[in-house]
Amino acid sequence: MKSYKNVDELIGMVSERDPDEKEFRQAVHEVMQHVIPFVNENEEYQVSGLIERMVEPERAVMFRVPWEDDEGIYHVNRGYRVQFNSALGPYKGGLRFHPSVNLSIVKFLAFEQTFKNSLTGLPLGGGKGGSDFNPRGRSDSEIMRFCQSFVNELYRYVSSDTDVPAGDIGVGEREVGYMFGQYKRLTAEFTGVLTGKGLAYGGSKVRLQATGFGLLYFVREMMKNAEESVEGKKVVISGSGNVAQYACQKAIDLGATVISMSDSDGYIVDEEGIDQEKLDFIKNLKNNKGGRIKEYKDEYDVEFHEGSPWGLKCDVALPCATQNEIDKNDAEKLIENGVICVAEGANMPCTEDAMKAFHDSEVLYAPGKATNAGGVAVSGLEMTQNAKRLSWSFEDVDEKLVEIMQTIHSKCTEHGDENGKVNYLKGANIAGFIKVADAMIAQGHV
Ligand code: NDP
Ligand code: 2IT
Repeated sequence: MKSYKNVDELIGMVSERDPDEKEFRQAVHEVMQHVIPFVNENEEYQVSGLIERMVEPERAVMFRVPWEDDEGIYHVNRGYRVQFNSALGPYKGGLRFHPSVNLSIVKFLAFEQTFKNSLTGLPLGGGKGGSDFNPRGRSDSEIMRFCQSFVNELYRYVSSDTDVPAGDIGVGEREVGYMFGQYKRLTAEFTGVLTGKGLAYGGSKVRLQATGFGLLYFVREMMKNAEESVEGKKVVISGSGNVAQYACQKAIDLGATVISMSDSDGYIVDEEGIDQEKLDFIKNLKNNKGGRIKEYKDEYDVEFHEGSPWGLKCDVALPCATQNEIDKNDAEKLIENGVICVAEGANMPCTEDAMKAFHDSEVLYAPGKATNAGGVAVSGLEMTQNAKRLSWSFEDVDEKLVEIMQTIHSKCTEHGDENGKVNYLKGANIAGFIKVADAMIAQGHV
């Protein structure tokens, strides 16, 4: 078999094959820096071609998405669905609509999703998709026509038993609804082909809240494990979309003070804390209405600054916007200001240099594949409810979410022990890898 002395040797192979895919390369490095040494120490995982198959998607489709705007002008965007790994179950992962979307970004997200889904303990493979379509400033009818055109092609590749998409940046309940409607029309079938649906037509309770709530359930475990507590802590959250909103809500519920939220224009600073009423103002501003976070300052007389919020003094930092939003410099500012915990709501928001800085300074840091897994976990529960044609109560699903986040936390502590401290990144990478690897080895060279 080919064995890799270290991760750089593997990255050399990945770079040669896809030299332009920098985000994908970064994600592979982040996971494999722990997996390669683990494989080298554990003979049962030294299986020919295993690592090579893990870093190559089973399938990736790219397609044209033509759509008409309200002025009668036609636009053409590019659609993607990367079906990365089906060892554990049907491909599962969200769709992102954002102008930055390209193959490298969709592949990094699908790769990370494979290990995240493994950590949930549910039977879910890994996939991701999306489009470089920019929803900003588009009318409701334009969004609907775009979603319908996207599904006119996507429907060939997805179904409730093969590949089940959901939301991500730029895709929420409204977009999932339009896509579900078009899929139903094309196939004449009412199935659980998408998750994150509205509650009236098969959506699961708590799916809307799941990623943000799950993030705080995980942070609560991290703090408990370090003999700390979320209560009374000063929290900075980036983003003001789905994940950020429900992270804020649960942080408030747990007695923390959230002093900042942001969007790509900048961030607000509310030292008194964003309370439930102020959060409702943000939700109302944002959800499908195109509002900007700076409008908060007109309502509440606080400061607004351009840029990102990482220079603010806080105890807990929750990046909930996008990839690579915390670099080394930002990490150093957070550390200087005494941050004790950094947990990722977004996917890969910290650069590898930033992660290293947190690790070296003994900041409690945990990666998205563990901390934001609550979203896809409740998606998995939505699939179960759809298959059984029933609907569980809010309390039941929330309780299951808490248990899943606690179990992921224990897996991280089990596999991430480093001289009595928890290296959450290592723990999540190894625990995620083991289940996928066991299933791939059992299924043979496919
Ligand atoms: P939303 O579209 O609801 O919100 C995204 C937020 O992030 C907005 O405030 C947006 O600001 C900001 N943002 C997006 N791109 C950038 C950028 N390039 N620079 C600065 N700010 C940016 O998305 P979600 O809340 O669903 O997703 C946020 C993150 O969480 C993503 O990384 C996603 O992959 C991850 N995630 C989402 C899950 C889910 O269930 N939705 C599950 C697990 C992870 P603006 O409006 O200015 O663009
Ligand atoms: O990154 C993610 O885990 C998501 N966007 C949610 C995926 C899902 O299938 O619910």
